[in-house]
Amino acid sequence: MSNDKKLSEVEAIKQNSDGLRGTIQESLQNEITGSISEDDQALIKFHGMYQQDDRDLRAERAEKKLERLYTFMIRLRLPGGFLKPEQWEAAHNIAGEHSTGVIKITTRQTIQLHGLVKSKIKPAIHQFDEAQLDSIATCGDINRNVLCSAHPGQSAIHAQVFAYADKISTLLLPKTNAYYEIWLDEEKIADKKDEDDPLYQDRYLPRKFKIAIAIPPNNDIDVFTNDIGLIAIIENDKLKGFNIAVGGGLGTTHGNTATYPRLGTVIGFIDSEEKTFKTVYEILTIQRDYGNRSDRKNARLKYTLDKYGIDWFKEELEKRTGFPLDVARPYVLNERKDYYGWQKNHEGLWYYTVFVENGRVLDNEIVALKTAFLEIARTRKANFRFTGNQNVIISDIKEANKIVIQELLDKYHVIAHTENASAIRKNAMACVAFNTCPLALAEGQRYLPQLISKIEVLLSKYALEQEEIVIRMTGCPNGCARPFAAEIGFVGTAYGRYNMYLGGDNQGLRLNSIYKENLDEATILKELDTLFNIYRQQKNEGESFGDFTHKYLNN
Ligand code: SRM
Ligand code: SF4
Repeated sequence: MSNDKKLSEVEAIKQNSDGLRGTIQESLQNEITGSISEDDQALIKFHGMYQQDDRDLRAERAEKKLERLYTFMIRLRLPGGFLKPEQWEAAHNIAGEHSTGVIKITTRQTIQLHGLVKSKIKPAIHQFDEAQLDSIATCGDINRNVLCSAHPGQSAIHAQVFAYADKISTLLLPKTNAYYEIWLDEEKIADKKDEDDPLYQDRYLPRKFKIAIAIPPNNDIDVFTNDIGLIAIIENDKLKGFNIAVGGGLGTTHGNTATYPRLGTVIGFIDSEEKTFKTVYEILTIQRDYGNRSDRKNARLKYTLDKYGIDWFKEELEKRTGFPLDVARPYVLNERKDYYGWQKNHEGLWYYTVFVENGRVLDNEIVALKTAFLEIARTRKANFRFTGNQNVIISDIKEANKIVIQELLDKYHVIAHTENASAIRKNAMACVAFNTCPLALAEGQRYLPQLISKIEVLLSKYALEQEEIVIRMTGCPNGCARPFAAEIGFVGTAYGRYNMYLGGDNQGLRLNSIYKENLDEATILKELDTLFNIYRQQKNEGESFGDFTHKYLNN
């Protein structure tokens, strides 16, 4: 099974953690430092938190011989990305009371709060718990937040498919009670047998694990970039089952050729709820038993799959589930975008998709997103849904209530903001990067908006403003805004420098490839100027930029 090379350090930390408890309690009580012990930093990830520090202040604090300004980021578990209005209000209040105040919608349909100092974590989790929200297993070597195509208006059976996200998330939760004991002061379980975890055992998975469910024709959640992608097969408005794709993942490391992005491979079809859960579960057990536990850079399911082969994998899966997979059914995924503005579903409910640039919910001089969302939540007349493109759908609004929501969206300039944003801006995503991400080599969400403004000028020079080109930027090659599945990907190499990737399609079905390395802004703009000019002159009718560059660069 797993190879017998020296295990990575994290393996011992997990195994010796007493069910993910470690010394987190002691670390929290230690008032001498704002940090927690290194082992506990690995363990709190499984509870949905990361220790970070303000990287803008590192040098200044080091000069003053001060400890780094340690804070924590907390990420909620929201399968399919859904919050009731009272839950949004709670998140808003918790953000204001304990964090930087900015609510960040992530590329995996959930929210993150940044900047919680150590003493604020427990109060925040208590308040989330009162709102029936938790952060269990949103990070760590375990199944993460399960995604599902976001827009209920896109299919009459959205609710039925959406329910799978919740059920799969619950099925794959760890059995340990540590979260409740540490953060919510529950009594320690006396009988450890209650915590036996047949799925995760004592070392959990070799690496993070991600699952997403797509409802064709929209691939808004980038189904093929997940360890498991489920593609809903719908015939005559009935859910027939799911095609299963395995082995997607985007994280790479500069200079390490053993790492690469990979899109999932469709291995078959399953037709019942029971079989779906069994299949998903057993894919995790295969990865648990065969994934690489020595080299964390090579530990995702994509590498296990490429090491052992698809045929072996299918055979092993069928052995474990006890039933064969059927032949994959036909499906069409031909878009990946959010449906901005008003949309109505088959039951007459209304949805307004708001453009939230890079998922940052805050008030600024142009738009008061945060205030608008709070006031909408207070009406209790709409739910909140998050998209895999970092946007918010104000959702499930009855006809009679639409006017109230419309007035609030107008009052705080949300509609104008959404309508006025250019096509290129609305299709762009950036990861967090500075100032909180410890792995960032370059800026992400703080820089992309400015770069887009300059790219908009180039597009209008060539009358290409209407082109829905997908640009994605990350501050490092881990791929958090899925840049390798973009038409234009920018991946940070050093401060102010990016590798440029071209030739991905705009449905998320083809990866891009590297075009130029280490570009600064001036060179990026020069390259794009040339490419847009050629595209304008040589593109075929309706040909997307990604398809054009793919063809152009491979000729
Ligand atoms: Fe990510 C690590 C932020 C989606 C691949 N990601 C991180 C950390 C936690 C840095 C760290 O390990 O200390 C970043 C925290 C930054 C911060 O300050 O908040 C971080 N990742 C994010 C988010 C918030 C980006 C965003 O702006 O929305 C996304 C949170 C998703 C969520 O709600 O769970 C986020 N990360 C992704 C995605 C996209 C996806 O899953 O659809 C990917 C690429 C897909 C994949 O997993 O292959 C991704 N993040 C990574 C990796 C590389 C994993 C790998 O296989 O090599 C790391 C680094 C690691 O795990 O060692 C990472
Ligand atoms: Fe941080 Fe890199 Fe992820 Fe951006 S892509 S959030 S820089 S880990």
